[in-house]
Amino acid sequence: PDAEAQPGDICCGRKLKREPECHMQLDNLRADKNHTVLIDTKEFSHGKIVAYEGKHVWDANHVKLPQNYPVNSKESRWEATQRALQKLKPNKRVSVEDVEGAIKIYNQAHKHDWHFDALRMYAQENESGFSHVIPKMAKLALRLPELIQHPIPLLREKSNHKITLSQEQISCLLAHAFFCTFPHRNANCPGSEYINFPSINFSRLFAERSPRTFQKLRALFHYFSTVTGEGNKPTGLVTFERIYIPQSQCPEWEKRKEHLTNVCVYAKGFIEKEGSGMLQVDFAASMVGGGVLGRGLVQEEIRFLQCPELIVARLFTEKLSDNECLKITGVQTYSNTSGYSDSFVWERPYTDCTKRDEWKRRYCQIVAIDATNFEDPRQQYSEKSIKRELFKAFVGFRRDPNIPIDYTPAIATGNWGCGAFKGDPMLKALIQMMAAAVAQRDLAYFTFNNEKQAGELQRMFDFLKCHQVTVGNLYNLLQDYGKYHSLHQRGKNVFEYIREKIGHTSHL
Ligand code: AR6
Repeated sequence: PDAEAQPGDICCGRKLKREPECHMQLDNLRADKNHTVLIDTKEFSHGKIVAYEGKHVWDANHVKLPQNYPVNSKESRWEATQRALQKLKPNKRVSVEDVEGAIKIYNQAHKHDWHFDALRMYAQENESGFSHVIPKMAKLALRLPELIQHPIPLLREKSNHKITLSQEQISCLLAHAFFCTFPHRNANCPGSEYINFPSINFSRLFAERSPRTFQKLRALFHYFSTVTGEGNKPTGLVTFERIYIPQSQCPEWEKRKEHLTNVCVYAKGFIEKEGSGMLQVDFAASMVGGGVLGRGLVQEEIRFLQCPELIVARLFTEKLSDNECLKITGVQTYSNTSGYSDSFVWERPYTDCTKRDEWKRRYCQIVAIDATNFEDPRQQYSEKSIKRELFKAFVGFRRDPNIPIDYTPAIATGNWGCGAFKGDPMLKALIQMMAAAVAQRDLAYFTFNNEKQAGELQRMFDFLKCHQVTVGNLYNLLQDYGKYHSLHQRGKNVFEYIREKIGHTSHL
């Protein structure tokens, strides 16, 4: 996407900041106790990307890789995996049955319950492409011991840690996800080791034949064919950062004196395209990626299909708790897609020309924040719910304390939590404005083609600005509205209520 400012970016006399224009030069890439780097940083300083040499560990704090599976039989699990993947040779027509047969060699326990109907449907439609790319993916997967030589830490709950790895390393890990090699990641019952982690092996995606799965597989195969192809293999790095802010550092919302920062409302456009260069919000599930490897196909899943490198986050990111987020810097967009949910279609390849920073990461920053899924939408107006959503948004929006305001991009967001999770878009917009104000960042708000909402929101924002409403004032008004709403469920909406309470409605 074009990273230049869009015409509508000037708002209240200020331009919304985007990377790379607002970028602050980075220090040299190096590992420390809060940052694991899976490539050799010394070589990197000489312009080369090679795997860092380290010793693998098999424990509760690191990703369990198939190459390290403890040997407890004549043929080790890794030997069985190698034997299976080597069967997928380029010199013959590879069928779905070959892939299924290979996967079941090292997944004997699922011999009868894993099905490949969706993959079969895809292969029938794309016979030569399938047969061409599978051997290349197998070859890439077999390079795991060469490409990943350093243990990958799990980004556990309540920790602040980042992992930087190369796009090539990611492609190898995703090839393993495709071939379902990750050990201990198939059980999904209470007490299983990775119950608090998203799924990573692709087995579920292969099973259910549906138009949605077909389109997902088109996007994923396009990714694999790009990263295994000649000439345009991605050559940069990506960082995944888990951010945790203890509850004790939660802003005291009722006392905050900040005025709202700038908000530009766009009826047209998408966070991922028109919000390029900003901090782009992923309307996430607490298990990042949500239903990308299952049935889900809304904002988060679509983003993960356009930028499949995001999927690797599922390998190491434990379920997000209320005061945590995951920030991802540097992923590439591989596909152009259209539609949403049942109308989603993989359209064509996308050539990503986004520039790279000093760490060779594309100027693309995404933050995964999970809203509350309101089974009963009435609950969202309670103090507890409002506080939870405010803090979650704040954790996602908070500036890096080491980077001055002038070098911090604006936030690109929209109806976070208001689709699958049934939130009220008016309330969520106010919550995000308040969190952005305390984080001292401007907001670009995309209403996803909803002109009426865009008009209402812009008017509300202008009204609040004109009355110099502070975050604390707004918080107290929301508390009052919560009480009002519990008594008058069919009464005024939150914008009408606030307008009336502030009392100056005539000129708006
Ligand atoms: N740009 C701007 N706005 C968008 C875009 C986009 N690209 N896509 C959608 N919207 P939803 P949630 C608007 O339902 O409610 C997933 O399964 C559109 O108005 O994706 O937070 C996750 O994994 C849409 O109705 O987010 C979670 O499990 C609204 O954003 C769950 O859904 C909300 O999009 C999160 O659900």
